Amino acid sequence: MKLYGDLGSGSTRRSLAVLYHLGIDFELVVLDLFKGETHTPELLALNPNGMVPVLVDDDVVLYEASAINLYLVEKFGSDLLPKGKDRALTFQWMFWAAEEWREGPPLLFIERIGKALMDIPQNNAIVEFAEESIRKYGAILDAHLEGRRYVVGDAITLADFDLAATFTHITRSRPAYEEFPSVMAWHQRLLDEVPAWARTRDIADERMNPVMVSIAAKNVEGVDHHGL
Ligand SMILES: N[C@@H](CCC(=O)N[C@@H](CS)C(=O)NCC(=O)O)C(=O)O
Repeated sequence: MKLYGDLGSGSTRRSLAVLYHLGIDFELVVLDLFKGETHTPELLALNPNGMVPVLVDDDVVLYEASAINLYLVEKFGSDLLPKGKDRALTFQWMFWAAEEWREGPPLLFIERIGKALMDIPQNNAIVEFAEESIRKYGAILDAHLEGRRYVVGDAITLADFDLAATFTHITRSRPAYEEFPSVMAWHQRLLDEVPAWARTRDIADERMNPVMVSIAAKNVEGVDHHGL
């Protein structure tokens, strides 16, 4: 089994964390999306979107991190996908993560990191839209997490990984999650209690550090370097 991914990618992290958490034996194929390595003919043949992660398991070729994770828990068995009502709630939060929660954070990443790297000034209207989205959905997740240990029930599920992925660049793209104490406490719990989550955070930071150094070395007019 092979996982193609960029180690700084929050979506790659969602599947990498599940592979580590379940102790699955796999080969990691590391790509650099900033160098266009997700758009090579080989990658496009696996995923025409030119995106990672991609899982290849014999004749099974899968993209979309949530689909990969569902495949993994079905193949290897795991309570990351609980039964009954909690299963439905896990799906609910996974879809909510995709449709609502992850609306803003990728935009912030492109504006604050991607564009800085490409010497393009950020678009303040997009930043404002992304921040509004993050606050809107942050308030909803915060209210849900108040008094709860994890998103569904008392143990982690695939929904926690899907939602927590947006924390991958918290120090770099700076979403305003500190305004939401229950969200912050839940994410800290994940880091403290789920070794695969802390491990993949460290891996992403290590991959992104040189990228941030090269951005900080630039002095592009109109690009906000605060916090780099
Ligand atoms: N919906 C996809 C999103 C995957 C995605 O956005 N991957 C990004 C990195 S986080 C990527 O590969 N970008 C490369 C590109 O767009 O060229 C999933 O959940 O797996």
